[in-house]
Amino acid sequence: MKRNLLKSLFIVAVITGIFACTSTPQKEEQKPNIIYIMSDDHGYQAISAYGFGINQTPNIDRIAEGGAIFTRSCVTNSLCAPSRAVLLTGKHSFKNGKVDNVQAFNWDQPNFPKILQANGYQTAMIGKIHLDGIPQGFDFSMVLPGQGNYYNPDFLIEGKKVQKKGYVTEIITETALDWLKNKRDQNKPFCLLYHQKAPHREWMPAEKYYKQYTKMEFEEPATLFDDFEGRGTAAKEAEMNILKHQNWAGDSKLYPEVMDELGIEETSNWGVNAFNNNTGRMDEVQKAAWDAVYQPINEEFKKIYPSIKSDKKELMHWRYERYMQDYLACIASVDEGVGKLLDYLDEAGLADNTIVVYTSDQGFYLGEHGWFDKRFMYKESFRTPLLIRYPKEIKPGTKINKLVQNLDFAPTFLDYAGLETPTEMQGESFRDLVGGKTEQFRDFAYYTYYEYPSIHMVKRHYGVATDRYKLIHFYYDIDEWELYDLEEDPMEMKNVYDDPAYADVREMMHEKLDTAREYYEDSDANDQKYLKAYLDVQAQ
Ligand code: SGN
Ligand code: CA
Repeated sequence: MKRNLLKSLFIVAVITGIFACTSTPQKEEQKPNIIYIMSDDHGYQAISAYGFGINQTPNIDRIAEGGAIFTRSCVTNSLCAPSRAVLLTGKHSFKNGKVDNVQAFNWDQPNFPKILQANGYQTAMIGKIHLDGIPQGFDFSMVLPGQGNYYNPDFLIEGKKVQKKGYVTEIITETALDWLKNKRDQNKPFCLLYHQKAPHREWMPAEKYYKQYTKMEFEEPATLFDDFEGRGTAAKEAEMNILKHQNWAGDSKLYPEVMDELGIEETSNWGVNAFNNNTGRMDEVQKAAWDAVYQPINEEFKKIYPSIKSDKKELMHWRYERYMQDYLACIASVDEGVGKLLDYLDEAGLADNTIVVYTSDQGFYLGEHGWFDKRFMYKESFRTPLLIRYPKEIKPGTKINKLVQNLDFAPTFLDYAGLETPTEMQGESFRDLVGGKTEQFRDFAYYTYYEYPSIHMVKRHYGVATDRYKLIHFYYDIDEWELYDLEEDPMEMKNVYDDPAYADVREMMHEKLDTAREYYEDSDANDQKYLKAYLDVQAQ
């Protein structure tokens, strides 16, 4: 009886077209679209949704308001090119081979855009990727060569160099919008990697924002004058101090002739060249607009310099303000671009079925410990912003404090697309976590860093973090262990590795580290292999 009823219902369904096999399969499956937004060196401290109050990023915040914000998202290797390789491959640096900014990247290995593309997605990558070679896995790519430039930048379109007039952040946004509106196949789901160069050094903002931000003042972090008491050699020897290691011309935008007049020597041999290259790319109109704002800043500095030149604190105050003004002004353009993309999704009726991710290739120091740059497994560079919106699955206002990593993006996107993750990928999908279906997630994050000796002199290290503790081993020309208790010491000012009160924690964290290295198949042999590869490149 029951069976007959089902049978007749089935027949009715077929007749009325409920199982309409003739409609387009893609539409029926409604695979979600993906917009993955990544900026370069954007510390979470400089996103207003994180609550630091330094600046306002209303558009990036919209993603968190309509979806989720992650408070402990972190990277596996806090450097540009390695981070991007991890994003694409879902494998740790020592597995995908791109351990530092100098090794070659092997595009032939599987990556998630290739898998999406093979399964009916339209894929595009626009902006900075910082990986040599022709990108694989994209129907369309327009990327900056290497680091790229802020003004009138060159791009590689399908491998061919083309110079575009204008400001890099805006060009990348306009190109992304044009691809979304006019270039993609509207019948297919899409995956767009929209990658800004900003706010990477040397922080060259767009006119409307440098006009605004150079008038602003910013509160200094409590650790701006850190003396590194209580920590090891690595932090003491790093060359990331705003006063000592930023370039006066390239970074602080002091004109070379003003430096000559004041008798200021550049902190590195490329600082003046960087300034000349960056401003030298501008056309007359752009340069005149720049001078109208930066010349008066230089004039003002000429006046105050004689009275502050031997006062390191005063000099640091001045340089910190200069740094924040330009860095945050660059972010204002990034935020504006995010707003334009979100507006487009609303207008086109795509917001509901599109996953939007905002993140950075790593975090960044905004004066904490006196630093800029990244590289360390310490908090500000290990953590990275992560906000995600997908109205179909993620409740607005969701907050996630699990240790998701950039390693997890590839499996997560494949999961959303209903596809299998290849076994060689090492990350874990966080779809169910952010969708509120589970609270379970990996309870540790594993980290490796290799680029040393190099600019900023951050020593080679690896380590493991849990939600509360962090164990780090610095090796190669030192052999030092550090242990931090983030609950007691959120600013990581005290290494408690040798503190007897932490003996049990130390043992527990060593076990975690051994487990992590075994689980991901990392080893001292890997460390030595990549050290040799690095030194070989340096010797060439
Ligand atoms: C450049 C920067 C460094 C930065 C590296 C790597 N110096 O060398 O400060 O650490 O890039 O950055 S600069 O004066 O040339 O800007 S990364 O984001 O590409 O890894
Ligand atoms: Ca970067």
